[in-house]
Amino acid sequence: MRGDITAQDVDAIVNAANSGLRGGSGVDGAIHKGGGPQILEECIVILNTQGKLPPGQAVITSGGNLKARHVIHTVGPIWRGGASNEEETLASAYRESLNLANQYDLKTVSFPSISTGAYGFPLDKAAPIAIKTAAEFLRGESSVQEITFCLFGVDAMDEFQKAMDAL
Ligand code: AR6
Repeated sequence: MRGDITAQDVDAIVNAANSGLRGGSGVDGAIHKGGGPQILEECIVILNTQGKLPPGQAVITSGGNLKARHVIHTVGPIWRGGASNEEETLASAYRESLNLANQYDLKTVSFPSISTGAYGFPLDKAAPIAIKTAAEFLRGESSVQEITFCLFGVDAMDEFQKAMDAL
């Protein structure tokens, strides 16, 4: 679907965060702005206990003032031309977010298009990875019943639709 992920009424929305977990621009900024200071406070506790979040990993906080009950924070890869394991790291960001949703017994999860804004991952390469990783996850046993991609732009909608059709 096309929309603003901060308005999603789901068990968890996923944040395209950075390793520092202190907020930023893009969807990260929108989530912290909409969710209020509680999310940042929880991120800082996580940071103080386990250090910076490596790309491809995920952590979870409450949703603060958002409709979503939780925010899963993951870090996608910065696009460096494609030879630095970017594709596997992007798949891992989706997979680890879904693994965490399963650990928390969550049923509905909504994702933005991770890494395709400030981190520069080309949409036509990122969309098939997102769709394929989600589909593979849904084929296995887990609490997750519905995965939504909540996309901001027309370009993202086109590429995700193409990836769905190809699947
Ligand atoms: N709802 C849904 N999608 C959105 C929203 C929104 N409210 N806002 C932006 N997008 P980006 P990245 C889309 O840059 O590439 C941050 O500063 C946007 O159009 O948010 O993973 C972090 O702190 C794009 O398609 O994330 C990191 O430093 C997609 O979300 C860095 O940017 C991702 O764009 C992460 O970069």
